[in-house]
Amino acid sequence: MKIALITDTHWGARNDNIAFSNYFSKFYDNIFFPHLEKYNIKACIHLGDVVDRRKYINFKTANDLRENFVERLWKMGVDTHVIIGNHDIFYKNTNDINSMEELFTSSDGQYEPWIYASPREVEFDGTKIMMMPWITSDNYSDCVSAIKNTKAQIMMGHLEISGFEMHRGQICDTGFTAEMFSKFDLVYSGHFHHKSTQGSITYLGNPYEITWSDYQDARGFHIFDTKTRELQFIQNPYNMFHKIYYDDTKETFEKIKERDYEKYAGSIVKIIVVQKQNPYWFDTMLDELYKVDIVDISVIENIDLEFEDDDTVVDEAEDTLTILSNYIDTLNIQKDKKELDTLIRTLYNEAIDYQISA
Ligand SMILES: [Mn+2]
Repeated sequence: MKIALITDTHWGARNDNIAFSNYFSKFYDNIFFPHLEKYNIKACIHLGDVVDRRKYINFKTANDLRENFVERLWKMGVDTHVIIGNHDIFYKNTNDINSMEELFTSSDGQYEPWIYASPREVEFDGTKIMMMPWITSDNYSDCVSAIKNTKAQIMMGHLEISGFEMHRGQICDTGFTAEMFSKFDLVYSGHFHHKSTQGSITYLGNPYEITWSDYQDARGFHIFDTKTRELQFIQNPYNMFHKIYYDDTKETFEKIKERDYEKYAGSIVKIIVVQKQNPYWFDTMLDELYKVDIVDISVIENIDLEFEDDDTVVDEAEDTLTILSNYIDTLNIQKDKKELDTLIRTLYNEAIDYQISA
């Protein structure tokens, strides 16, 4: 049997920002649900962090979550299971009060979809899977004994394991050791939004971009086959974050004017100025971008160093880019000096930008 695995959907992310909600919807409308329909997938496991905010929910977000996810799965006859993540719980030290049970439990105490706030073994077409929610001080001993006693070879959970990448290039140094889960043949987890694998443990990654750290980092969902134990990745082709490198020494006015700006509609764009010789061309590009309903545009240009008082210092001082350029100029290389200079300028501006936004 084939099971859709999705995790860290974070409904209501970025303060219930409507642009993000629209961007998320494109994934559900055009990628996730059509895939489930086309391949007749009748089971789904959500590996935690269904919603973004731990303490309360915005009703528009609650409506989105119900109409565009939970009810759609139910109407399609998809057997849905939800593992509680750290963003789904009210208190930090217990899963007892969680958004999923509060939102989806009916008056007779029945809840749909099935929600796992405590560890439980579930069988899918003969394959046992250990469902492991966020481990707190409250359920720690239950979780440890569930791991010890289960005969399941597969575990799915919302785990913080040290040594894995949280975002690309950022490794987690807290949490449990991978050793704690070593008895399982396969462990799939939510929590870190970056997709990565070490040994038997795979972080599946969330379905879409939520912050700049997700930029150019493949996102999507998976289909797990209980028979073959194969895991198939279905990538989300939509991006929220875009960078445009502006260098008008390599462009013509016509090329700038006629570029396809439509693809940036509804998204967030950062323009990194590599070289700007013609302010009119630059403004033309901005005008074209503003025509296509962009959520946010920021421009990253070389920021000049400022000195206080001492005029002599100002006279003699060179800004960082000039120092870099002059240095490159003195290098004993013939080829590609210009390219190297451009690359250094690009990196410098990006580093400045990272400093500002971090
Ligand atoms: Mn998360």
